[in-house]
Amino acid sequence: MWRNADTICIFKIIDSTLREGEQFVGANFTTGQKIDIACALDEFGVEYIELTSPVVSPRSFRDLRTIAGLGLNAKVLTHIRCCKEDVLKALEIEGLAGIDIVIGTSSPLRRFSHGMEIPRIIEAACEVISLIKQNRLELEVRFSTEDSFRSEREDLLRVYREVDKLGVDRIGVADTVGIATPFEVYELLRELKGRVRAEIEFHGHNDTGCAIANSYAALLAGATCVDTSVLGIGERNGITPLGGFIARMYVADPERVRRKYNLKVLPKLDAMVAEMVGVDIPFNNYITGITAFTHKAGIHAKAILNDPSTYEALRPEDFGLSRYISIAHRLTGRNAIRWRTEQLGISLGEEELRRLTAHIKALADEKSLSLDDVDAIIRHWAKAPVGEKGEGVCGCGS
Ligand code: HCA
Ligand code: CU
Repeated sequence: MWRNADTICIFKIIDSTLREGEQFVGANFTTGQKIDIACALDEFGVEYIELTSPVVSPRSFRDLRTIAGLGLNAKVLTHIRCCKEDVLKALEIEGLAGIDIVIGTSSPLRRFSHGMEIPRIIEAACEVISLIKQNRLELEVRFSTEDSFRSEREDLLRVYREVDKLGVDRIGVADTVGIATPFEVYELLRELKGRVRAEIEFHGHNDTGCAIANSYAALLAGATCVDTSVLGIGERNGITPLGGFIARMYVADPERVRRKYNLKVLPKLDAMVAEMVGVDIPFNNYITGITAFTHKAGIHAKAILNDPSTYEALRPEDFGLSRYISIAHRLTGRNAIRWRTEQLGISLGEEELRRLTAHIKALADEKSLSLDDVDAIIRHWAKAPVGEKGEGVCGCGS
């Protein structure tokens, strides 16, 4: 039933760092920071940049106007509630490419958030979509059902059918509380795909670690747009991270992803946003985490030294990064030690290398070693007269 990854030919990134990301607890972007983020996302090549609603605050209104007026290649969107007041404010913004409308359709949100039943939601949707179409026909309109995966299927399809008839450009499916699995996303979107004319967008939260896989499943089912944010920042633990999504798509189709996006901008984006919101990039972050291209075990190091594609699905150089081979530990191997001796300009025979490696492994069993320690051992070993090489040689100052 799964479509081949080759069939994902069109996908667009709607980056929401400046909307969902602004809902991250540590985010309090200044105007200048928003401009920097928008420009870096544009340089990276995302297709859309979504910004916070203009009704949120006077600054939000001004910043939206500023960013929509920057003349970026990326299309600038704003994200609003399904009400007239928000639409009227958004319509005041020049340079805007589209408006993303959202309303909760699940029973918890209908009861405890806006209090509207499905027929009333449909009425409100018709009202706001018509208002946009009457005033600014050029604007793209997206209509999304918040908490889609806890909404009744029948309700969802009814709402989607009505907004589709009104000519929206995109229909948004949102896994607001991060509960969906890839299979569930695929199944719902597949059904939807057969019923609507509009493009389908997926927005997935990461509470249970499925956001990237769910976004990918959405594309396999026929969605064309995925919401991301830099480092995944957003409400709670956030949404599909831009870098992780890129890693997934790169593996599916490296050529297309390299062509489409300026991948070398990613480390700058992650570092910039991490600093702005006061967090470190996690060590295991996709692509930009400190260990993302670090190899350790002797078997891995040997193969990587022969051909990096053995243990790397992503090429660090495509992202302006480099790989690192960790050699100062008990799992190290002869090939890794040879590689290091050569880097130090030292040439040892195979038997010597074997003994030196065994010596380093035994020492690493006793205490933790740094690369400097291993370098000192190698240098000391190379200088020691033949008879004195062996277990007694430490060379690392202890
Ligand atoms: C929110 C909720 C939202 C909206 C997603 C969407 C969600 O407004 O904060 O517009 O598709 O996760 O449901 O982010
Ligand atoms: Cu969200």
